Amino acid sequence: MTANTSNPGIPRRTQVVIVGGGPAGLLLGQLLHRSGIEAVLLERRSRAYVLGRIRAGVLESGSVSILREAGVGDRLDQEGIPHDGCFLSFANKGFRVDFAGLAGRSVTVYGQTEITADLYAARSRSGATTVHGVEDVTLGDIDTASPHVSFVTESREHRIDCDIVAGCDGFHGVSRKSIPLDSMTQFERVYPFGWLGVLSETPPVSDELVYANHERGFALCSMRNPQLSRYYIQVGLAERLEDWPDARFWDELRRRIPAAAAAELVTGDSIEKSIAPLRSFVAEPMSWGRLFLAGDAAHIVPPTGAKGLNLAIADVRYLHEAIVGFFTGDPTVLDTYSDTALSRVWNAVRFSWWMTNTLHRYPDQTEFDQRMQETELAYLSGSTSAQRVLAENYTGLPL
Ligand code: RFL
Ligand code: PHB
Repeated sequence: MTANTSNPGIPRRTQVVIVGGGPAGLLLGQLLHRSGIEAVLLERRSRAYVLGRIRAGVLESGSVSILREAGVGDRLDQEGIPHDGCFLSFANKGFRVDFAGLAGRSVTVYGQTEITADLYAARSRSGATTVHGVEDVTLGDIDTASPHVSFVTESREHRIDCDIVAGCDGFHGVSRKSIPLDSMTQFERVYPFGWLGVLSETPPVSDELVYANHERGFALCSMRNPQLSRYYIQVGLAERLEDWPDARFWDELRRRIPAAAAAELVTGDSIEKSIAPLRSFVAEPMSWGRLFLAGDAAHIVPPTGAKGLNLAIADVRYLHEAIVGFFTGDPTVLDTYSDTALSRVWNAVRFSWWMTNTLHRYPDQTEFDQRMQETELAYLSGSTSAQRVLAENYTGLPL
């Protein structure tokens, strides 16, 4: 690394600049560090802000293996809760899908917040450079072999030259927007509803997740640990948080979930409440010149299939291998990164879209659509083959 005399903490040159310090950027930084490749990570927000975001909760078994390989599996192994199945319900009647029996794999409940905390702790131990609070991030010459990234922090302008830029800055970041529109195809579906989520310090209604289709709309009972529950209900896009005091949320949730779960529901004050819109989005290809996108920067899935974080982890695993190839004399691996990642991405997009369509009420749902949904769920409840398809996709297709 060449030192920067105006700010000794920020180098003038490094091998990889990672834009974005969410799970994708942090995991890539950790894997690169373990491979002896220098990377500077630039994050728009403070570390406390990133760690305060409540997001994903379910890890595929392959994601757990990758986090272990990255050296951040200790707390995950101690505190993560293995789930061998989940419940689906329709009109308050539920059935269980046995992941372990049908797909031979399980998932692990361990919050994105905890993964991010583990990765930031590992990054601090590694001594790698992380710059928080960056503004005006601009990618330059990314279509050449000498890209660079400019940004402002603490009112000073900086420029870092590098070999590779990893765009891990989420859906609203600058990386994808730096690719000329005529060099990229974007696919998108915006759903006509969102999820209102509540985190509460109460025991979960069930040991396993409950996904509920109900005439009043979808509901999901999830958790972070035996004393911390995460619940979601489908809401219209015009809904505002201030119209959802806790009591109204609990009443609505209770009506939508199976009677047995409703009887176990322990309510309490919410410690976080937010509304998230639902979207499917893919940008193709996931690279341009020396810029490589990973995670939400390249694709978004509705949370119904619990795939977003898992896709980000899989992308990073492929990108890490490609970057190691590049620096060890095989520059061609980088060329296949986008195709390799996209084939997994499209499978998860399909599965998340299917889960969303099967479990939510659409504002314009016709009687015919309604019967199709009911028939799909009835078939699923009685068919081991159909349940195996769900189990295999939910627990994660092989990497
Ligand atoms: P992130 O987490 O958005 O991180 C991107 C980071 O980039 C920073 N940034 C910039 N930094 C520098 N310069 C710029 N110009 C920048 N612009 C942005 C941002 O501050 C941020 O820190 O993307 P990443 O790393 O790709 O990770 C993706 C995951 O966060 C996301 O896919 C999941 O949370 C999705 N998701 C779920 N995924 C699962 O696999 N399982 C789940 O159970 C699950 N549940 C969920 C979810 C997402 C949800 N919401 C809120 C959309 C549940 C919900 C409600
Ligand atoms: C969560 O616990 O936040 C969660 C779990 C499963 C999903 C989405 C979100 O499908």
